Amino acid sequence: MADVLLRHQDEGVLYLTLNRPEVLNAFNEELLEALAQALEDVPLSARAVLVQGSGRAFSAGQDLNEAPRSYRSHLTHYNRVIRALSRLDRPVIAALHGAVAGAGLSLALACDLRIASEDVMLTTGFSRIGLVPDSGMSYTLPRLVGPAKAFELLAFSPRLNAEEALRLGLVNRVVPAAHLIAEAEATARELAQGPRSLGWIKQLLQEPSPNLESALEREAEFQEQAGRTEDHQEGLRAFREKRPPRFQGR
Ligand code: LHQ
Repeated sequence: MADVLLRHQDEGVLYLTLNRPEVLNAFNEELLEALAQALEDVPLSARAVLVQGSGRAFSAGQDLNEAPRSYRSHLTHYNRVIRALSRLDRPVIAALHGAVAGAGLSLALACDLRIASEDVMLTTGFSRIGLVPDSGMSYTLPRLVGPAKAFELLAFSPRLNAEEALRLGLVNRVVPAAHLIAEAEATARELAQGPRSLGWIKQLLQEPSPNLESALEREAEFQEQAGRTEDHQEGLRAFREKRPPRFQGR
């Protein structure tokens, strides 16, 4: 039987490919376990991660043919994946094509950057089967589109095309289907050559400060750390020498 999650690393980018194409990469326990482990054990040599789906879709969410007995305990598998994504101190890019539904959309929204192909179809999906959003979507979706639009997308579960997804800010960029992989890979490689501070930028944005005062405090704390990195020194040198910086992620 084929691996449900394919992994390979190249030029500092770890590629994770959801690989259950016969069910549009719907999640079962085996896939969730493999994904959680891969995200918890990203080697230091990988400075960016790219998540994609094999076949004709990114992911149709929970495998509805393998319905778990207890949703609460089943969600611990999803939550492990979402926590690992959020805790990872390196950027994660999602390359989206075809259907991106339910927990598949939750996974995409938990990534740091989303690049979509023109054939993408996004839908929250939960209310269509009488459920509530999970895997972080009640947190990520309103932050991206605002609470009123989030309610609409969760209550009616419309199918959004690439143009609508881009307009709402659910994806960063839309590219022709034939260019999706090349574009996502190029972006991941560029991020993989970025400075150590990308991890702190991610953290600052993912855990938003409750007020300006605490934002100022947290910025100062992270800037202190970023200021001590080799990458910062390299950035300063490159500026003085009028050349592009060569960051090492340290
Ligand atoms: C599938 C699935 C699928 C199994 C397509 N499962 N086979 C929920 C419960 C518990 C705890 C944790 O959290 C969650 C979170 C969730 O994710 S809830 C939302 C679950 N997902 C959905 O409700 C989406 C269900 N799928 C669809 O509505 C459609 O398949 C979409 C709109 C995604 C794509 O439509 P089409 O392009 O027309 O493809 P299709 O429907 O023909 O699907 C192709 C095959 O994939 C088909 O199998 P078959 O043997 O007939 O070729 C589907 O049965 C299978 N598949 N989604 N989630």
